[in-house]
Amino acid sequence: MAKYRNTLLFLTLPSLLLFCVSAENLRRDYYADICPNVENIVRTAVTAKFKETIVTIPGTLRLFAHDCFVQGCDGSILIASTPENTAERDHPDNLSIAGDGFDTVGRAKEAVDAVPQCENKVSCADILVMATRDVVYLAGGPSYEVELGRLDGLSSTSTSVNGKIPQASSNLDQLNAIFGDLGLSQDDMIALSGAHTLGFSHCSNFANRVRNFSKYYPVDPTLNRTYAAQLQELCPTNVDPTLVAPLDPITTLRFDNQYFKNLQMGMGLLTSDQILYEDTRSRPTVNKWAKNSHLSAQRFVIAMTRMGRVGVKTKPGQGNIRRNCFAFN
Ligand code: HEM
Ligand SMILES: *[C@@H]1O[C@H](CO)[C@@H](O)[C@H](O)[C@H]1NC(C)=O
Ligand SMILES: *[C@@H]1O[C@H](CO)[C@@H](O)[C@H](O)[C@H]1NC(C)=O
Ligand SMILES: CC(=O)N[C@H]1CO[C@H](CO)[C@@H](O)[C@@H]1O
Repeated sequence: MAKYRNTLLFLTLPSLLLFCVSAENLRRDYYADICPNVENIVRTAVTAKFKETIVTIPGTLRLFAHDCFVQGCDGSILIASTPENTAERDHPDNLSIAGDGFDTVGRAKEAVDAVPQCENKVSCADILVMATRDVVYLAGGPSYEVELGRLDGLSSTSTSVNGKIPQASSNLDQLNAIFGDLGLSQDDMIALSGAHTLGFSHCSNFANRVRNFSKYYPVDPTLNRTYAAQLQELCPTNVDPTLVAPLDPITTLRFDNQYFKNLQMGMGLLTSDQILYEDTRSRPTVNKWAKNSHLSAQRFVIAMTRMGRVGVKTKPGQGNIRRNCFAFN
């Protein structure tokens, strides 16, 4: 128990720092006067969507990350391409983001705008952040407060995506470089990778690990053999673009720390997952969070909050409130 209390104490310091040092003009009560009920409105819309399809959960969470990776958390991932402009979401690295994530934001926006006081007062970027918080909770994850006050960005181009999205084949240095560019630490990156406790990956993202890995090791030697055999069955020889495997085969749609436990057993699906255990620079963190789900969840919230501040636009001229989340005003 004493040990547990120390843990809490230890967590308080970084959390305090985090919330005091917040420099981006984001605030938890940003909409208190503008649209006081916004969080309930969004939660209700997200919950309704979730009841239709569970893909709402991983789809929305991944959409949030992909928004923040490119040009900051400004809703730029939501913009649909036009004949004149190929938008972010149509870059090959949009990686088949589930359409249900987009739909979740669209529906929440509709619900918000149906309230006269709130109409065109809440940004799509903020709606995505709130919806993401709600799906994490719906998946059994932590409940947490979000910072708000982002404006929606004024540009979204496919070319801006180049090099910004971490790849399934990434090693630790490559992952750290991408997250470092966003001002995020290795521990932030590991905590955020814990999002892979939810959802699925297409076979093409890991097929190289389960078949013909190399001349000497037909299967990636860091992969658990039993698991590799299951993956070979799930993803037969010819990589079929419609087939997927769960990122966390034990508790696929539950937010927990099973992801970190899986890594200890050689059951990280992507190279970028398993490397967090294989590389001795990140292994101690994986072990710590595999042992303590309370700690890993707390650290996830800190990292999500930090990621939610990346490149945000808060000054007039930097952005606006989109009338339609999928098109510029
Ligand atoms: C650390 C670097 C990361 C890499 C290399 C990575 C890579 C990937 C890949 C390759 C997929 C499978 C895509 C597909 O085949 O459809 C995926 C899925 C997913 N990623 Fe990541 N990702 C990373 C970080 C993140 C972060 C920061 C989040 C959110 C905080 C996230 C949330 C998700 C979710 C929820 C899915 C499942 C999507 C679904 O089932 O629809 N990932 N990721
Ligand atoms: C893997 O290697 C085997 C023989 O070593 C070959 O028959 C098969 O076509 C290869 N599969 C792929 C997907 O390259
Ligand atoms: C491989 O995975 C199984 C569970 O599927 C686990 O019992 C076993 O310990 C794992 N092997 C290694 C080497 O971690
Ligand atoms: C969901 C989505 O927008 N997918 C697109 C990803 O990008 C490719 C082109 O690179 C499009 O064909 C997909 O429709």
